[in-house]
Amino acid sequence: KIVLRKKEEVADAKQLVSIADLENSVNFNRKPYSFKDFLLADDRNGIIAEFKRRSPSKGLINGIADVAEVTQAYNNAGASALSVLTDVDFFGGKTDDILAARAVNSIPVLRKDFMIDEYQILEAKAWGADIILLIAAILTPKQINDFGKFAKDLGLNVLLEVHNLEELERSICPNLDAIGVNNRNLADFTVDIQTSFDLVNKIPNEFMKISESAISNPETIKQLKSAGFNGFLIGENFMKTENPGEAIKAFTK
Ligand code: IGP
Repeated sequence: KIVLRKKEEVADAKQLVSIADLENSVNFNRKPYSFKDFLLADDRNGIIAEFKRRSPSKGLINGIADVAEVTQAYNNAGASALSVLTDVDFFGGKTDDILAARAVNSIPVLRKDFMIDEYQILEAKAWGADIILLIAAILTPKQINDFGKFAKDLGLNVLLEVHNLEELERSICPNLDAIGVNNRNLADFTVDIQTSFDLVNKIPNEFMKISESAISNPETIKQLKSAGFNGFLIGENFMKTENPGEAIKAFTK
C-alpha cells in the first residue's frame, strides 16, 4: 500500500525553493496546452503515454530508458499527451524527468504525482507541466474543488482520478477538465478493466473521459473508445519493453 508522507517533503521543498522563485521560472510563464484539444485532435491517438521507471506493485520496470528519447518517440507515434512520474519514493521519478520531457516536446505533459498541497501545483507549472492529477482516494471534496480552482486559475488542466462510483459522485466539481477511471485499486494494486466500462456512463459528458492503467493491447483501446472514452493512460506495457517508443506503435494499429 502507498503510504503518503509528503506533507514533510512539501515543507522541505518549500524551504529550498521559494514560491517567488517558482513563479519567476521560464516554464511558469508559458501558456499551458489544452489537454482537450490534443485528446480530440485528428492527428493524435488519445494515448497519454507514461514515463515510469518503477512502481510499488511491479518494482523496477525500466532502469535505463532515457526520458527525452522515450517521450519524443511517444510524441512522434501520435500520443495526445505525456505522463511523467515525479514521485521519488514509490516511482523513482525526479524533477529533471519532467523538465527534460517538457524541453523536447510540444504536446501536453501531465505531472503524475500525489498532490496534497497547492505548492506542488506551483511546482508543476514551474516544471513545464500542462496537466495536474487530483486523486479522489486521498483528497476531500473540498481539497479537490480548491486545488482544481487553484490550478485552473494558473491555466493548468485538471485530471481527477477515481476508482469507484462513490469517489466519482463525491468528488465531481466544475474545476476539472477530465475524469480518469483508474483500473488499478491503489489500496491493494489489483487491476480490472471492467472498472472503466462500469463507470464511463456515470461521468458527465462535459468532462473528457480517460481510462487509466492495465491497458495491454489495441483491441482494449478500441472497446474503451466505443464505450465513450477519449483518452487512454498507458505506462507499464510500454516501459517494460526494451524500446518503449517503439512499443507504443503496436497500440495504435
Ligand atoms: C499507468 P499502467 O498500468 O499502464 O502502468 O498505468 C497509470 O495509469 C498509472 O501509473 C497510475 C498511477 C496513478 C501512478 C494511475 N494512477 C496514480 C501513480 C499515481
